[in-house]
Amino acid sequence: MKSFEVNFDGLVGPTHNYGGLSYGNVASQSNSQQGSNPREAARQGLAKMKALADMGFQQGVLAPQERPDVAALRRLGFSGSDAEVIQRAAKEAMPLLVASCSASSMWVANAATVSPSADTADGRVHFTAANLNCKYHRSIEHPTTSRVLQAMFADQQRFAHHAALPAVAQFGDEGAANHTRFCRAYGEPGVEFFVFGRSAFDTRYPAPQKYPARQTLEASQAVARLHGLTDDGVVYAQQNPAVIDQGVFHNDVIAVGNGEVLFYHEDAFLETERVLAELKDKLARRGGNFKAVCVPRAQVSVEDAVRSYLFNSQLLSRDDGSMLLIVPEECRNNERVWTYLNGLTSQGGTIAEVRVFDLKQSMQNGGGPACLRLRVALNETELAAVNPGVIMTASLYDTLTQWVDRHYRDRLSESDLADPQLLVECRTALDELTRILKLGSVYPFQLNP
Ligand code: SUG
Repeated sequence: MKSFEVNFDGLVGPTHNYGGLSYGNVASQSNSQQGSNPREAARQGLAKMKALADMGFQQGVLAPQERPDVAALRRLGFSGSDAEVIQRAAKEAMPLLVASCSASSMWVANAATVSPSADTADGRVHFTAANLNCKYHRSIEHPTTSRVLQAMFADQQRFAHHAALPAVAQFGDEGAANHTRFCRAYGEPGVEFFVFGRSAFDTRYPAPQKYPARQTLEASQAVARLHGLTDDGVVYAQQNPAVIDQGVFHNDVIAVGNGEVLFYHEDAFLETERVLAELKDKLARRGGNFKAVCVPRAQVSVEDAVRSYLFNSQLLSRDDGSMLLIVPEECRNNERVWTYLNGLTSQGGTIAEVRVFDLKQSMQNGGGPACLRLRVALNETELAAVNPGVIMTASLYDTLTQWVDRHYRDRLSESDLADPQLLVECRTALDELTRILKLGSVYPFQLNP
């Protein structure tokens, strides 16, 4: 049976703005308070989805969330009509309103961790929504994320959904951004690679000094247990705490893998040799030939990697066995990174081609090509069981582009977030979107009108 990696990209929501909400994420902090352009952001994301679908890759779309999250503001004590809740929050606690307006659900690499059916004990595809509990504005995503994922992958014979882990820092879970799967073919058993930033219960593991380590070992282990993975199909590695302190807030800012290939920075992990040997050994026992492509710090520094988002790229397998790397425009603008990439593709190695995309609106908040997509490996029958409304086609692209143009503003600044009309616009747009994507009722305003 045929099997595929399907990329589901997060559609940017109508409230995309630069709130400076993510301490430890250099781009989010340095672009704080700049004016944003939600329409352009959504169009840039859609252009990437369309281009990948046109190249023959399986592509889907994941819906954004209702923002401002009025229900979240009510839980924090703001009351009255929806408009009053927004206005009171704007007056008394602007940072909370900004957090409740974030369009951060676009970075769907953080939506969930996904294990394909070939790896799990019960032969279903397993999803665990990420609790994202390191940042308040992200911790409010998972209930809607779970409903959207269930509307997309509804068939309980084939898909299993787990609620987010307990919402405490000890189980901090950032989803697929810290999870990579290696395999010979997508439909065959693979090796799932979990990268954590710290241990919550075992003090022997070092921790970063400056910025938070968002993912704990205990969270990764819990996800592996929930998904029914076996020890011989799992490898754990600790992220180098020194790179977290340089702005590598997720592993997908310093490494990317697919198929049999890991593309990583020399400074990405602790105990790199042990980790690579374990990956090689476990993949070999599943018939695969693990290949590690190391980017030396002498050619690309961690700082250049963080600025350019070289590793927040999509490594895609083509039918001829070669690989394509989808990188953000910022890689071309960085001389050292661009020189490295030109050298890489001219060697005739596995990574044969690099394609550049303009994702500046998302990049300015620390979200590159890889952040914007959730990978789900599916076989033919599983793919056929996915809600067809969310699969990207030329006609869905046209419909969504027109929908964006009709509903999204082309400028948004902090003062606009206090405008209750923005909530009305967002709900009107999302109500229409659920019909376009055939999701049913997934948003709080649809469930508790
Ligand atoms: O969680 N930025 C996101 C970026 C997530 C990137 N995802 C991956 N690397 N997979 C975050 O830090 C910034 C929002 C703001 O400041 O307005 C933000 O949430």
